[in-house]
Amino acid sequence: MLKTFYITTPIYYVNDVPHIGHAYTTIAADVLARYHRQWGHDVFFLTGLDEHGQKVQQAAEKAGIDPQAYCNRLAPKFQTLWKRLNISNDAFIRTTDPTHKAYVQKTLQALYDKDLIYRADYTGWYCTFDERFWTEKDVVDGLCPDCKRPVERLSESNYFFRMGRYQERLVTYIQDHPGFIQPQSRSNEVLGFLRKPLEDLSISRPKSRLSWGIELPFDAGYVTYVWFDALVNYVSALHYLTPKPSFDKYWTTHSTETASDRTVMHLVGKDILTTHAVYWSTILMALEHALPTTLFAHGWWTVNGEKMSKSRGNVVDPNAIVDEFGVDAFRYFLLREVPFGQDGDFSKDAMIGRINSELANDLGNLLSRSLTMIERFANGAVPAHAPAADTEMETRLRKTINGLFASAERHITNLEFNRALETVWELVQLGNQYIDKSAPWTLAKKAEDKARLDTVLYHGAETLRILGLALYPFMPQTAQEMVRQLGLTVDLSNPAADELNWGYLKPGTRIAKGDPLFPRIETAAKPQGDTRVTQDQQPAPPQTDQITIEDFRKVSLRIGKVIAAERVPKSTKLLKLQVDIGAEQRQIVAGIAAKYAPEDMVGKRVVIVANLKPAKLMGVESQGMVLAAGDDEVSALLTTVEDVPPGSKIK
Ligand code: ME8
Repeated sequence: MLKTFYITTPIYYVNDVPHIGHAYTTIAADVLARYHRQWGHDVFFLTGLDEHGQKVQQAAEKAGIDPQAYCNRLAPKFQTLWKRLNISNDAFIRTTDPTHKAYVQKTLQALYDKDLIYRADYTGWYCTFDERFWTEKDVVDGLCPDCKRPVERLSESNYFFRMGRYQERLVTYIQDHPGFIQPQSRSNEVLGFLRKPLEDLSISRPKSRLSWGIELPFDAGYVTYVWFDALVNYVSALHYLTPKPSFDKYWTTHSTETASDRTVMHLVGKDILTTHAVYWSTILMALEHALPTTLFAHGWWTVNGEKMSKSRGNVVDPNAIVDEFGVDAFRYFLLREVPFGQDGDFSKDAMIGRINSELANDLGNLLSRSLTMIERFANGAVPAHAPAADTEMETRLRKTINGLFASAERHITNLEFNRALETVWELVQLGNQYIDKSAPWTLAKKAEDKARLDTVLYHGAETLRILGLALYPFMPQTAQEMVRQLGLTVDLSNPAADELNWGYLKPGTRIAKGDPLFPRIETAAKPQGDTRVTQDQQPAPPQTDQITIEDFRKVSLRIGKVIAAERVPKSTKLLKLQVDIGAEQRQIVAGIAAKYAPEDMVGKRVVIVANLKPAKLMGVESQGMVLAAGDDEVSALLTTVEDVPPGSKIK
């Protein structure tokens, strides 16, 4: 039987424009939807808007327009953002859709008819801002425990859902289904909440207090509590949205059918864990529907270490981030930076750090250098792998690739997006090391190394193709661009079975090298006190270390060829070199004797500083400097990939 995967985000309040928090949940859901589609599952991905209730009514009043007109004005802000972020939702629900409203009324009537909804008087402490009652013990000093605003004593007749009745059943269910509420800590939190007696839930609001909602079918004096209306969206959507989903197809059942055949997954933020884990679960029990397979509550984003809020003026607009850094960098950052489930902090510095090191330097570079070499050394067409030319390096690379999809699957199934990306990056890094060690530029020099050169170039290209497949759910545009540059026209959203295997890329495929995937982002150095340091980001150099391009241009760097070399007497570190720099010959003393013997040096191309003021080292004149890498000890000389004539300028 074809596996189905029904994935939802919360339906967001339409009281304001979307921000980074909304984008986060929606992007995570999109990654899962794309991933499951890639593996041939029948996916239904739902997101949408929560349009009723006090928050929306107040926002509309503030804007001076009717609530429906207000919703209609704001809904496109969400829809346009989801398009920009490449969100592949199959449907978009709005709780003011007439069919949703009718479905909610039908549900309420069914529960009322079964006496699962009843009317009662209630007196309690009411918080107007949070639109809810609190009990005596919740309220301290007359303030709402949530928003700390004053509460008022209110007596009201309302309709209640017999939620308390399901308490024991819910506790048992959670204990018997360890994967139901995730992460595990959230499951424990809910069980902790359920240790106190579970009260019945008021599911109505008198119209005198709140008019913007769905009218109760059995009492025209009331509207439905916004959370009842909103939670029912997960089921109502399956009854009327297009493309026609179906409740029987996507919702799980109580039967013995294994959960793995039909998955229902709700992604939410930790702020709305209780409403989902307790209210929604008990409503589903009352409706005699099965509970979702997974309810995952992720963590909270702060911005530059602060809570995000309108009053602080630090709300991050995803559109602005996309304008500045691009969609895929944003998607990548959100899922790579923080383990899903934990809280995280957003800062542009952290984002730039990841873009420069992981996206530009690791991934972008792997693509551009691999394709450049296919252009140069194979006339722009993917060469053939010659198995006879394989070394242990190719075996290792292919072994890593063969294990890639299995570990990605494990991590994605556990919603460990960051770890899935880490696994992919192990391959990106291995690919770069593979090219460094195989040195195709050297192989290209000798005709007898042709089979080996072709093998290395093929492995580089095929590794990139597989990386494209693995990265597609996270960065769909980038992944598609990677395979386009490899000369393929495949659709990564729905790969054919043979595309998943090594060797799909056919020799002779003409590559189509394009722009770099992620140009490096140059940043102005900040005053030191303001410089944030993350694990893999070095602090920006202090201002005084920086030079201008004019300063740099003053340094004359040239290629030299060593024509003679000898040790400087009584020195363990210095070699005296005679270097051909085209128009002239220079004597240069270099501190490289611990690493290089004089005979190693003859014939080598080196990079020299040609306009350095002459100086004497151990009494020997040096007319320039040879460049080498290393901190205290020299670890490598700088040279060039291609053979260039002595005297060539370095720019
Ligand atoms: O609660 N960090 O809507 P809402 C991470 N309409 N995620 C965040 C976030 C942050 N700082 N801020 C918001 C509602 N979110 C109800 C839901 S569902 C039947 C009804 C995300 O607009 C996160 O997913 O307040 C959170 O749960 C959701 O937005 C709340 O959106």
